Order: sequence, then C-alpha cells, then structure tokens
Amino acid sequence: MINGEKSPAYDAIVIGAGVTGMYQTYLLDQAGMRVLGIEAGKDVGGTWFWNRYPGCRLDTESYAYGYFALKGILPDWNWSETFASQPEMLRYSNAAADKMDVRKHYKFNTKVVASHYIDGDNVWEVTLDNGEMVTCRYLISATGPLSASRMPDYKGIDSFKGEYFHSSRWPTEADGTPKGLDFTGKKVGIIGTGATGVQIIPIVAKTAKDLYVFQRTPNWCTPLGNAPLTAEEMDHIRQRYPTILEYVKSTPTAFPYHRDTRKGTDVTEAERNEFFEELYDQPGYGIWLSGFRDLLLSKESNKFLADFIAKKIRERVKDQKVAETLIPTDHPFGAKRVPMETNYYEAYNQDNVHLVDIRATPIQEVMSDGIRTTDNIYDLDVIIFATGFDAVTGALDRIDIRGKGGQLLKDAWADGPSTFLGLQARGFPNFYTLVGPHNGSAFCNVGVCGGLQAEWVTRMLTYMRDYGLSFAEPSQAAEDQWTTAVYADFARTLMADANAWWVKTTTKPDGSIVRRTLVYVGGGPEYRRRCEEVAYSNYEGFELA
Ligand code: NA7
Repeated sequence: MINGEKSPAYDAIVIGAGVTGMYQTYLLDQAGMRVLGIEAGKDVGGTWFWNRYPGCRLDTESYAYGYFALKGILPDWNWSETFASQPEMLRYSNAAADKMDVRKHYKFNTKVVASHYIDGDNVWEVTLDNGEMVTCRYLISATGPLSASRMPDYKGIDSFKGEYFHSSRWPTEADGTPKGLDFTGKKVGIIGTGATGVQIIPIVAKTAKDLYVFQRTPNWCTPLGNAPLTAEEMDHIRQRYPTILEYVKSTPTAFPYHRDTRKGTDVTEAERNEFFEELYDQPGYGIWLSGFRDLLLSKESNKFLADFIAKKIRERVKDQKVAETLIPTDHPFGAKRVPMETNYYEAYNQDNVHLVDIRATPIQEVMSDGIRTTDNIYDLDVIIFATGFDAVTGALDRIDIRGKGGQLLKDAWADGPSTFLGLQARGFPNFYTLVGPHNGSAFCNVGVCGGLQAEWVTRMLTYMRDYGLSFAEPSQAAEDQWTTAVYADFARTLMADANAWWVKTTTKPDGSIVRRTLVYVGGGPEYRRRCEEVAYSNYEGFELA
C-alpha cells in the first residue's frame, strides 16, 4: 500500500475484448476484483471482429488456437474446418463471451484516448472518447499486436471516386456481414501481399473483371491445406484436449509442430528434397516450424528451402516473368511471416489477374479513377489496402499513455520497447501489456499464449492483494537485463535481416536508421519458465509496495 493513495473506481481496467482481453476480464472478475473492460468495437472478438475480408481465416490449426475449448470453457465446441474461417472465429469468440458472461463488464463502442498515472494517488486515470474519465489501480492493455491499421499516405488518395478501404475495415451490411464480395464487372486494385493480401487475392480474382495486384515485396508463401473436419475427427480431437494443450505449450510458438533435430547439411540433396516435398504437402505451418533446426540460423540451410519453394512457384505460375517477380530476393525463408495460401499462385494464371511490380515502377499518386505508377495508369473501381498494421506497439502509441512524471510511453519507447518480461516498463507502474512487445505471446499462437499470460497476470494481482500490496514497477536492472537479452536473441537469428512487421524501423534526424525487434523470439517455454521463476521468487525484478 502506498502512502496517501486514493481508492480508484475499479481495481483493473482491461483495454480490448479480443480473445485475450475478455479472458483477462473474466479471470479478474472470478478472482473477486472490480473490473471494467473498454472496447472500441460494438462487440467482442478483437481481430475476428475487425477483419471481415473475404478469405480471412486462421492459419493456426483451429483446435490448437481455441484455448477456450482446450481449457474446458467451451468443451463441446465443434470446429468445422482444420483452419477456421473468420465467421466461425467470431462465433467462437461470441460463444466464449456468453459462457464467461463478460459483456456485462464492458463498455463497447468506446475508445481509450488517454491513460495517466497519478503519482501520489497511485491510480490510473483513463479518459474515454465519450469524455468520461474512470480510475483504476491496474491498467491492462489487450489491444492486439495487429489492430492499428496502417494506410499509406499516397498523394491524391482522397480524390478517388470509387470505394477504397483498409482490409481490416471491410465495408459491412448493418448486420455486420461483409458486403461487396461479388466484384463482377469491376476493376479492383489491391495493395499489399502480406498474409492478408495473399488470402484476399484468389477470392477477389474469382469475380473481378480485372484484378491488379500492386506488389512492393513478394513473400515466401506456402499451401494452407485446409479441409473440413468430420464429426469423428472432432471427437478424436476433443478426447485429446489435455494432450494437445500440453503439447502446444511445449513448442516454441505454441503451434502443434516441433523442429526436426537435423541440420540442413546433415542429409543428402535427395533426402532434403524428399523431406521438403513431405512438408510442402502437409497442412499448415510444418514447413516453417518443423523443418531443419538451423532454418533460421544458417544461411546455407535456409537457402536449401528457399530454392525449393522458388522452384514450386516457377512450377505453379505459368508466365515465368510473373513467377520471377513473385519470388522473394530480399529476405530468407521464414524471416518474415510466411503467408499461408490457397490457390494464390494459380490466381496469376488467370487472364483477369495482373501483377504490378511497384518496387520497379512505384505508385506516384491515386487519381479520381485509378492509380498512376511511374510507367502506367490503372483504371480502378475499388482499391483494397492490405497494407498491414503499426504492429505490436501501434495501438498503444495511439493512446496518450503517461507514466510517472507525465512521461509519454511513446517517447520512452521511441527507439524500441524497453520492458521487464514484456509485461511492464519502468516509469509506468501497475500497467501490464498483454501480448505486448518483448513478451512471449506476440510471436506465438496468440489464442493460447495470450490466455496463459492473462492467467499469470491474474496470479500476480491476486498475490498483491493477498499481501496488501498495490504497486508494482520493474527495477531498472531487471528491465535492462531483459531488454538486452531480447535484442541479443533476435540478433542471432536470420530474422534480423528482414523487414517483418515485428521489426520497428526508425529514421533518426541525422538520417541513420535504427531497427529494433518488437517481439521476443526465445520461445514460449523459456518465456514461461522465466515468468514462473519470477512468480516463485515473490516477483523478484518488480519493486513492490
Ligand atoms: P503485413 O504482413 O504487414 O503486409 C503488408 C503488406 O502491405 C506488405 O506486402 C507490404 O509491403 C505492403 N505495404 C505496406 N505499406 C505499403 C505501401 N505504402 N505501398 C505498398 N505496399 C505497402 O500485413 P498483413 O495484414 O498482410 O498481415 C499481418 C498479419 O495479420 C499477418 O502476419 C497475420 O498474422 C495476420 P512491404 O513488405 O512492406 O514492402
């Protein structure tokens, strides 16, 4: 207890009603705390609420992502496909919210615009976009690593007469169903070929009169291999829930894959290619996560797989000039998120699909009726921006978060985050960032890792209450040690060579460029081991009062 502290209206405020935020709200309520949730959307679901674009689906196996089913909150849940579609994910989120009865704690259609820590009072004052101000002791963000959508600032963008929108703000009917999925007779442009663009392109290609794909950087994409799940398969999965949960918790990213024990050079070329063929034909992320153990550490091993995938692209795309444009040359395989695709490469064999290399011929402006690049004008009726997100810290940057002495979080993290366990930053007491920077949940199967993190935070807050504590802030030494280790771990991998969404790039006034990882790549098991060590030692590394 801090001298002179005031009683806040709530013990905790949770920002966000995605799968992690609503679970955190539920757990704190169960623990007897007064909790308020704030959510910008009109209902729960987070990423599954916002992303309603055609083709949107999980690329984690549904049963491995669905923590509420694995945990017994939704024991009878039936997944209809190996990789569930967005509508199914939204139904799942809603069913979980019903079962946990969390909506009653939330203010929906409400955004947090500012959160200020008031030193003497030991409270957080949280200002909402309706002008209201609420106070809490513990502020917990569950704003999602990929929620702050990013639109390019092309010249003339507002003059475009057709429809244009970001992929995560797909136009919907009044009942929330996506509209305009039939592009018959329309000329459509899509900008961006990350995981989102790669899901949208083959679907829009089915109906559009012409689809122009404006590609800045190609990605290494591999087949998703989705299929319906039969009732028998689902029964078998359900019987194995405890085993599935324990297994995914034991793997680095909580996906149901473990790495092969061999290095790429341990086998002959023929054995390697046979192994790659097997992985390529498997559904899901096996090719990224269960290949040779040195895939992300050895350039030589990585090139074996990259060459194999390049060969697949050349086989699948008929026009070899187009195929070459689709083959990445700037980053190793798996050093950026590998988009999982369904007929993505085949879409380029359709006469109505045109690949525009905007690295070679950059976009100059958006005009009233299309896009002008350095060598052409493209007439368009619709422009879809699949241009990604200000990842991990973006949603927090958009809130005026001030800690001790009025320090702005955005300024404190200007050169990259500095945290202890990715959960708290010095100067911002009692502020927890779930699935935030440098913690073991953002570079992970969030469905599971976010849930595990909410459970850990609940334990810490319960411990504090039980011991009459109300203040937690990381020590400088603990924060420095954690942050240095996060950056060093990342630098040892080939991921350090790629501009993935989990890398923050800042240009300094002198023109120098600083690149910093936003994620922890030490693996979930090691992360949670460290968290347990901290909990066991009475939260050593935190200054408690
Ligand atoms: P990503 O993976 O960040 O991809 C964004 C794409 O948009 C990528 O191809 C970018 O090219 C492109 N982009 C971004 N800004 C521009 C501009 N200004 N001009 C042209 N092209 C641009 O986001 P996604 O939504 O696809 O996926 C995010 C995650 O969501 C994904 O990993 C899943 O976990 C779910 P670049 O590579 O920067 O040259």
